[in-house]
Amino acid sequence: MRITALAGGIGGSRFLRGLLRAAPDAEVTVIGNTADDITLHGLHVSPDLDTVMYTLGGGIEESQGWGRAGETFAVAEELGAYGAEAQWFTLGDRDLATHLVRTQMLAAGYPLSAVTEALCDRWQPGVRLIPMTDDRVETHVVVAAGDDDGAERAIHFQEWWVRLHAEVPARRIVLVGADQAKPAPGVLDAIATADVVLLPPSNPVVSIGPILAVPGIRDAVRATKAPKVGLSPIIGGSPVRGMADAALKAIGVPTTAAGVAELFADLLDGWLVDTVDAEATATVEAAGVRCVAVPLWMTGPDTTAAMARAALDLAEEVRAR
Ligand code: FO1
Repeated sequence: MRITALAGGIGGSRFLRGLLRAAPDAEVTVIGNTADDITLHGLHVSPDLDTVMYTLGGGIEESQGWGRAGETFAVAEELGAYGAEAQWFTLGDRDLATHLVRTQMLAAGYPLSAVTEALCDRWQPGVRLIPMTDDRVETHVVVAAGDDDGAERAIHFQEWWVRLHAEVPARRIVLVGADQAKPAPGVLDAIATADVVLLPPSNPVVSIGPILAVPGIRDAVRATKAPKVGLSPIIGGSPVRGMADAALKAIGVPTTAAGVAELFADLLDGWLVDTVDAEATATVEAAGVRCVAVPLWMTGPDTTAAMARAALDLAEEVRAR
């Protein structure tokens, strides 16, 4: 069975680990979000791609869901001593090796998709990981400029997310470069030839959203004959992880399981909500999307595998309709 998943960072990666447990014989292609990417100290960092690669490859720092296990920070400390840029974004010594290899290959002319393939050759994540695009797309967040004359300024998503903890209200979220971006090689084919397309419980605005914003991808997801099933990243009116509610507020979407389903209703056949949101199933079904309530807390490998199994079962149910 060929499964294609559109995934962001931490939530998506944890779900994918459960998916591989639930469907060990499936061929899984992950289309990864690259709009979180940031260049720091001259190095190209791809947080969501690295989180998928490290999580599925066994190198992730489990307690935080990003960066490497067993990390040391000698270089970060030295950079701090020099007062170098962006000390709010900590790059560990082991993690730096990934960014050095990626930057070196990009500088040699390899596209991000080829770089990602090369990095995954070491990590063997058990999925084919393709960036959504080889072109530069960056999520920027428009916030008040501080003085009260209504002026605004755009900051990189990572600055808003990591330095400001998404506490400064986002007036708008802008995907810089999205309109000119092209799907990376293999992306459209992975969607068109999939037996199942999954939207894991990633941040709908800054992880799934940017992938669908690359021209051609949303249409490909809508057009594929494969059933499309998503899992709500919102449980009981709050995000499972991260600060998805801050991002959802920025685009005027309620932080509810039904609210997120509405965002993707044009392309979804099925949507899983947590049992505490069972009352949302009627609303989601009214939008034409089959909706089932199952436990969605990823408390461990077994629960995550069970929810992945539920998503695949729902895919078969809607396929048969
Ligand atoms: N998140 C933080 O909250 N603080 C950090 O210092 C930080 C560094 C970092 C370095 C590499 C990387 O791949 C991810 C990192 N993240 C950090 C997480 C990052 O903001 C998230 O993984 C995604 O970009 C948001 O989903």
